[in-house]
Amino acid sequence: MAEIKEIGKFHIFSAAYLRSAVGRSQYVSDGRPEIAFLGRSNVGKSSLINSLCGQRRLALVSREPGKTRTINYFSIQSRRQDEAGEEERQDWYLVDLPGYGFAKTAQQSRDAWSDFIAEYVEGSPALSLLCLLIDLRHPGLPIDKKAYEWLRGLKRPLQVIGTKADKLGSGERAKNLKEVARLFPAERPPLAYSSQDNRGRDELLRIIEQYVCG
Ligand SMILES: Nc1nc2c(ncn2[C@@H]2O[C@H](COP(=O)(O)OP(=O)(O)O)[C@@H](O)[C@H]2O)c(=O)[nH]1
Ligand SMILES: [Mg+2]
Repeated sequence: MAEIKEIGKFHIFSAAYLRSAVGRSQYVSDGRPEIAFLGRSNVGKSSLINSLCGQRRLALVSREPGKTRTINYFSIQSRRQDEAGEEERQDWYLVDLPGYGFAKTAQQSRDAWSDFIAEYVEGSPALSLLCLLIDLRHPGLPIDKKAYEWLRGLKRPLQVIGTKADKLGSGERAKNLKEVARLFPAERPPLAYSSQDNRGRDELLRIIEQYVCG
């Protein structure tokens, strides 16, 4: 029964690795919306992408090694039904950006990372939403705060996502989410996500829907 009710709801039905870009000439440029994900290495980016797309190994295809700066594009197809019952389909990209911390020293890392991300943001007019991932167990890390402050200056819609929510009990989860909301204010409140039990998945899909359905 539940499934029948859900049929018309916005959902991803196809997701495939497209390519990895190391520079501007390799960016996609067909105008389809891009939803980008970024955060510290190990924060749970690849896992979230797999969870969102309902595939186990999608984000492993690109084998993000941590030391290489690549922008990984996934081609996504989604659909939903409008009120008249007509099916609408959307083609868009999910973009896995390199985690901070890929260079040898902290200073070098931040500068190289921010240059690289700034180049992507400036060179990607169809970038619709940046999602910043924060480990919900550690809401106040200075490196996340620095990345956030820098990102706000880029003036793109930002969604903050607290990852690994399953690792916390409900009390601590609520408390830390509040702390994330206080430390990382954005257009909308942050959401708690777990790639293990898909908590937050429907909510994130509803947010993405607003950006990919013109
Ligand atoms: N329990 C739990 N573990 C997670 C979750 N997301 C990621 N992990 C684990 O955290 C580690 C790093 O995840 P990964 O997706 O590779 O992070 P990335 O470096 O940001 O792409 C892996 O061992 C994952 O299994 C989650 O929601 N819950
Ligand atoms: Mg990864």
